[in-house]
Amino acid sequence: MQRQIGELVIECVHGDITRQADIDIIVNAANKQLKGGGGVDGAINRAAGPELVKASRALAPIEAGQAVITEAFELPNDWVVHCVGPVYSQKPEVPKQLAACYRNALALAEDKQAGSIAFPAISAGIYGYPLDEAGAIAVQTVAERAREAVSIEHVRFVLFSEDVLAAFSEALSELS
Ligand code: AR6
Repeated sequence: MQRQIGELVIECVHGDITRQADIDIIVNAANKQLKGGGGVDGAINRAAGPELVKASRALAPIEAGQAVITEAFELPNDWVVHCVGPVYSQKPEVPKQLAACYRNALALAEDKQAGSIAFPAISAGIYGYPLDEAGAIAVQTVAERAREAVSIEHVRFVLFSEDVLAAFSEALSELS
């Protein structure tokens, strides 16, 4: 599933975010201590090698919604942005924190003059965000930011399972 919004291509693909060699920056769904973990965080740290967690821990702690950037070490990308998504709950700040992850990651990517960035489904695994809500927030936030984007021309959502791919693809197709 792919859409062009202004100058920006947004796509949803099924796959592994550690294998996106054509993308400048990949985004990690980390924890506040930036100390490594399971899910996509574990996969990214395994693929990047032990230097990544040393570099990210040096920038910890961060709060839900915030993002920091490090080198990508053994990954085939230039940089890794580490975001902490919110743990899902009904608290009103939770959707704002999830949107802030995407906005802050894009701002860091723009600072690096990157052309492309890949996101996983932040908070949609261990942190329990419902897939349809996580997909809608992700896609809408990226599309809003696209209207201001300068260097970024390509945003890829890399979704690890069919149900997450379906939810994000539907959100992308519904974008007006
Ligand atoms: N590529 C792309 N997506 C992946 C990959 C991969 N290689 N592996 C898993 N996913 P999660 P969260 C998907 O739990 O909910 C960690 O322990 C996964 O199927 O990784 O933000 C951190 O350290 C799901 O759709 O992140 C934190 O403690 C999505 O990535 C906590 O988990 C996000 O799931 C963060 O939880």
